[in-house]
Amino acid sequence: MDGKARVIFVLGGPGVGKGTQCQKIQEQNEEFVHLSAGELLRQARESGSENGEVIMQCINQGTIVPAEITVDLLRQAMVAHGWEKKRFLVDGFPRNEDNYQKWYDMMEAVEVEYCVFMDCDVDAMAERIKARGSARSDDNPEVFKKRITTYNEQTKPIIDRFSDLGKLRRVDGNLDVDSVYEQMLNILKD
Ligand code: UP5
Ligand code: MG
Repeated sequence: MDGKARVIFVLGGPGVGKGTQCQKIQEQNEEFVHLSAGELLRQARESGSENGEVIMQCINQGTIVPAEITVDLLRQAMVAHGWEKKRFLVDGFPRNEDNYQKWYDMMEAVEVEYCVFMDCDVDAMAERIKARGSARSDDNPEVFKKRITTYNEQTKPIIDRFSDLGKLRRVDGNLDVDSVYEQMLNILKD
């Protein structure tokens, strides 16, 4: 880990389209690597991690996994991709104060460029989750409500923090996929 890794956080509510956009960016721009914190947690649980139980409980309650677990998984994924070679789109993290503090405590040699905030109406996000029809254990109306509460109470203040630091870039997540993508590319030019 000689050089600095460059990281862009991508935040927004459940179902806003974080994964869709980051995946598309990664596919069409080889400079970027997409890392979904939620996906890394789901994979860790499925592959028999010692933290599997706590991960499953948090996901099924719409609460946030202890930060050490998530930061460790993100670090491992970044090392596997080549620490300083790429720009990492870290999707769905940091979600709360614990995530934020532990990231900056544990991730030396990282430059956080800025945070992209995908802003969207809650009804649109609920519709998108419904339409996704996934097999995810948290994709049901009951857990969706809890995810929204966690997002409003714990993640919004982190988004506000990036804004106060002059490190927030907002996109209108209500628009169609291609229009959001266009806004994302405009931001990522910097
Ligand atoms: N879609 C996408 N964009 C669209 C658009 N512009 N117009 C119309 N439709 C659009 O998209 C959702 C659906 O909408 C798809 O069908 C897509 O085609 C369509 P997607 O890109 O999957 O949205 P995304 O924002 O990624 O939704 P996701 O459900 O993944 O968001 P969450 O933030 O809820 O889920 P995540 O996987 O990040 O986290 C799950 C849980 O893991 C959390 O609740 C928490 O318990 C835990 N977690 C942590 O504890 N810590 C972490 O750091 C991360 C996760
Ligand atoms: Mg996602």
